Amino acid sequence: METEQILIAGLELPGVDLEYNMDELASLVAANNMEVVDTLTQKLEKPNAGTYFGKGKVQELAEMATAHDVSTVVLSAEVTPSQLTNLEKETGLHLIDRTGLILEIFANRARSKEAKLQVELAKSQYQLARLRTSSSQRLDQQSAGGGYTNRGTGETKLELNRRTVRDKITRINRELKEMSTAADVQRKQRDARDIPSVALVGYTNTGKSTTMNGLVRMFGRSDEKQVFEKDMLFATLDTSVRKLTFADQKELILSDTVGFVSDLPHQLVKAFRSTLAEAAKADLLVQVIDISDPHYREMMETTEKTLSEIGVTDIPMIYAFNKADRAEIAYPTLDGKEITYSAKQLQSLELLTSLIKKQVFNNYVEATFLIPFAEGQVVDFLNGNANVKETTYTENGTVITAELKDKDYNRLERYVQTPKAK
Ligand SMILES: Nc1nc2c(ncn2[C@@H]2O[C@H](COP(=O)(O)OP(=O)(O)OP(=O)(O)O)[C@@H](O)[C@H]2O)c(=O)[nH]1
Ligand SMILES: [Mg+2]
Repeated sequence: METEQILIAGLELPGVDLEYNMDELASLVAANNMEVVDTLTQKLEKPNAGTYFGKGKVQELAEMATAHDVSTVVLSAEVTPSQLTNLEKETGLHLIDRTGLILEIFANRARSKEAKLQVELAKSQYQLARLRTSSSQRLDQQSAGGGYTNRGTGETKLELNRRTVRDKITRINRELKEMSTAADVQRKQRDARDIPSVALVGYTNTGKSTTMNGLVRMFGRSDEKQVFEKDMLFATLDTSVRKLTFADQKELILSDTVGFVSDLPHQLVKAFRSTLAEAAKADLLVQVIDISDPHYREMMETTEKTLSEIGVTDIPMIYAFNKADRAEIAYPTLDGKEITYSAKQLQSLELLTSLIKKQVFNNYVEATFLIPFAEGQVVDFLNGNANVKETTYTENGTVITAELKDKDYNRLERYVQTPKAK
């Protein structure tokens, strides 16, 4: 794909960290295969209602574009549909706001049918909002011009457009619902087998997929596919789910999903709710944080805000401060529920695993059972489902010391020789 040269432009409004805002915009632009050739900013108390920037700046923007021979401008924030239209009219340029840009990136990245539908849904909702505003605008213009007779036809056409988009939204919603039902069934089957689930969440490009791949290499099935990891925003759009099996027979389900960004369009957050359902139903969240990024605190805030937007509020969380190798701090280190690590280091991944296991397998108990020889199936069950530490044979039967789920312990209580520890 060819890289398009573009300008970026933004307003420094009260409370806006413009430099960070523009830096992040440049990364988003790069993720959409565009290259920034120049930047225009303006400090204002509030955006100009009509054209977002002040009059003089709009002129400057048009001149800058001519000087660099570019025809597209990307704005650092979401603007109103009429501001976008007015800016395009006054500059003769193609304008994309932050929301439009993120929607484009997602549209280009979407691979699975579900991700494609979700992006299509978000785009349609964005489009519908735009149709609403342009309709009132067109009516105003027409009544000002006195063209009363045209008004009826204009309205009808718009109504038609809106209805088409609305129908599309309904259709996509129906399709997505069917897909999420299928995912629900899979989750229920796992729940029934009592395998705990752990979800990696966090800002985009923090190393979630790298962490997932590292853990899958160590504890996953050998034929399991690696997930896509790359130094770009929104490398991952789909949720991948993998099973990890440890030497002590314990198992868990690990999922990796779409990353967040500040001001993630609410249409997208809503559309990606089913993709994020894996996180919403997890027993434990691992928030992956890029500690080498000076803005990691803001990114954590964004992550937590986005999680609560999708209704994820009371799941226990581990804070995994990744890329410590780039931050020049000691690693791996553990401090309560916080770990500082590098997803590219084996020792780090081992420490992360021990922290995750401690959180997730807290319902395990250890006990010694005496199983009569006639009940070999109980021995088989323990060998297959528990972490057997010792087996001896006595005249009364097999004596097994094992670590197992408290639920299993309760079922086998009648065989217990020495009461449970812990
Ligand atoms: N130096 C260093 N780089 C890392 C580390 N972990 C991940 N990376 C790099 O960071 C980039 C992003 O990693 P990903 O795993 O794709 O990040 P992600 O969080 O899955 O990103 P999205 O899917 O886009 O949300 C890649 O280039 C990784 O190689 C680390 O511990 N140290
Ligand atoms: Mg990823």
